[in-house]
Amino acid sequence: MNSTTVTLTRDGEVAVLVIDNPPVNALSEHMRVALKDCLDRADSDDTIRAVVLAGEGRTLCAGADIRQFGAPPKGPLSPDIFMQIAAMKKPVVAAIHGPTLGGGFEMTLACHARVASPDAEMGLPELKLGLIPGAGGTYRLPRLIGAVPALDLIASSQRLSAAEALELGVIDAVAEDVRAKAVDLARELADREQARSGAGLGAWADFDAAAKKRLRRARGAQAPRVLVKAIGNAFDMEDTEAQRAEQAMFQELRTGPQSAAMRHLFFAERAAGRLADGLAGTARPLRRAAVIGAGTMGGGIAMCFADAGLPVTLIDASADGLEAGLARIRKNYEISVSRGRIDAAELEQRMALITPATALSAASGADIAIEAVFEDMALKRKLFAELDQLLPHHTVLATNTSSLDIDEMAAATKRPSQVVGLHFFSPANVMKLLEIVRGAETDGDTLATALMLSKCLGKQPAIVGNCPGFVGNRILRQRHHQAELLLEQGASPQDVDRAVTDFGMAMGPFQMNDLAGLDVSALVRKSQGYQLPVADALCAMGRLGQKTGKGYYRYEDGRTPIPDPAVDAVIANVAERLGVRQRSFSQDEIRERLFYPMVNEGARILEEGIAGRSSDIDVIYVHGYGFPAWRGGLMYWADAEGLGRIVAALKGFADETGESRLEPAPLLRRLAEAGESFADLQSNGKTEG
Ligand code: T1G
Repeated sequence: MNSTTVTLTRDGEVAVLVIDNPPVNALSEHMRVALKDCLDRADSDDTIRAVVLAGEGRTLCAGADIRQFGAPPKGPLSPDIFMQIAAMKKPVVAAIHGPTLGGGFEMTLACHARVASPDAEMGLPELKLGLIPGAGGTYRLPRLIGAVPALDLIASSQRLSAAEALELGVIDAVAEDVRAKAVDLARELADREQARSGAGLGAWADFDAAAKKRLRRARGAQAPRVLVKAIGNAFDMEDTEAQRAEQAMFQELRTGPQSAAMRHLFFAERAAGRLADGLAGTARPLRRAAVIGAGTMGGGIAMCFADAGLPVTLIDASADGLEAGLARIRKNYEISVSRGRIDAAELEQRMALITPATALSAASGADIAIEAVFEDMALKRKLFAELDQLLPHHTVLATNTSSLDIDEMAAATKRPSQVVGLHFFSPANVMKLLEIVRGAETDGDTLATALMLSKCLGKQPAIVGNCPGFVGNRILRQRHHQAELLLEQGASPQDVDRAVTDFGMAMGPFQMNDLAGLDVSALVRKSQGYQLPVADALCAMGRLGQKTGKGYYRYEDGRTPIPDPAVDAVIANVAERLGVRQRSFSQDEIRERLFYPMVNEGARILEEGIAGRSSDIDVIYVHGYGFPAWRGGLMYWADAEGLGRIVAALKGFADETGESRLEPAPLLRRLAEAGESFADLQSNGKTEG
């Protein structure tokens, strides 16, 4: 037992239990043993009248040890230790600092009072791991702040700042010296012997309505449903019974496939934020940025910097374009104000961090310059050559292209090692994913700088190689292609879209296309030299999607897709022209035809080293393309589906359609024959790019 993870120190008659279990004071087995031992000692020592729980390092406690979830828990369990804290006659006060999350926050909820430092954050993000709070959070938090606010906080995995927690009545005080304040309060409570009571659950009807609203967005995820049940128990169960029920539901989720998939993602996200083994680099300073091009993407990228408190110069050669870009940014912030996400003062602060300019020379003080101009190679090469001349030697040149060759742009400069792709996703100020595209000459320092930037902007990075469409779009193109082929072979747009939404995604390919505009994807196809006959036919008829009231569907209210027989006629016409025999498709077959070719392309990408890990592809698809997190990502899902099954199906599809691209990739075939998985490949370190 490593008893040093929790030590008992004294401040007069107050025992201060200090948790020190790096990196985040997780409730690992040895830590729980040490915590219980200290609590027992504090409880049985008559010279001790009160207890404070405090932590060393970056947080009081970031929750249960996620690494230990694969095995049944051993030793004293957190729920029981926290029940002991709640039942102690001596007051226990939590001194909260840093991101105190999950079981760490639940530990504080079992205490009789809580004090937080101004930088503290509190939350129960268990749903992100396919779990529910399993140590009292589903009944203690609702009793403290009300069932509806508790449901909202847990279901959103949001974090409360110290100020918000004080306002909500979660904590009793905010103090710079949180430990000293906690000791004072503990002493006071020992004299007063009466802790503050909670707000109470509130009305069942309000909770029921809020729960129904929340569950409409669950889309196949189990944990939200279980959470509603657990919080519901707080209305008619007392603590011990509610705890038993919570624990049973928690353990069922912990041993289930969805939580395993989401825990895989947790560690995949962290791995994607690190340079691959064998690649070293030191991040350069990032004090100021420049964004060239004030269009939708450029404006969104500039907002990312302002949201992170980083000054940015937004440059557009067209004064009108610049003005329109600034107006779009201000409008976006006004929407955030109207939704209570920021206040008016914060809006002005962020606008003040964005310096508009029409002259490229305004970029001169930037540590990084990101171009987001029109997708035209000649234009981008000319711009990079000018920036190369203009900017200091240390400045990183980045491009937001979603499809063009990074190396060709880098070749227009004398600093190709400092050229990198930063592929933001639209809307850039909202979407979490950032594909960091490594060119042939991009060096480790530049990649380290891009990773640091991503962390500063609160993005989820993934480093990928340079090829048409990089990782995300390259794989997505396979689905687009198969979706089109399925139409030609007799499936309807609504059949295909339902297969995708039933799979757990927010929207199917045809609804998505109608939302984005068929003309937009037609331009991309044209620039990449390939055709989709049905899509091209609809475009030619002016059916560009929601914006023209017609696309793959008809839109009477502008948003609700209505199947349109006119589209079936277009499809039948194309099929006849191409001589494609039409037939019916089951939902399962549609799903396989859409997702298996994506897995196949993922395998090719791993073979080529364009992605360093299959888990990077999982992170890209969950954070950039709406792949259900509870499925763990595209490649993790493929392993669960079975690579042998996927190879057999692909061979069948290739035979039926004559499409050579559907032939199983050599890597996929090899893994299937060896009975191995993408996870095996990664853990054997065979795909580190
Ligand atoms: N368990 C194990 N390892 C953890 C961990 C945890 N809970 N949290 C972080 N780590 C590791 C992480 O893998 C990384 O390791 C290092 O710590 C630094 O993390 C009973 C069931 C706390 C906000 O969901 O959100 O409690 O990569 O790179 O950006 O109801 O980590 O260096 O080897 O993320 O400063 C609920 C998860 C658990 C919080 C810090 N708790 N952690 O962010 O550093 S379930 C969570 C975070 C639970 C109870 C239930 C973040 C952070 P390595 P990092 P960071």
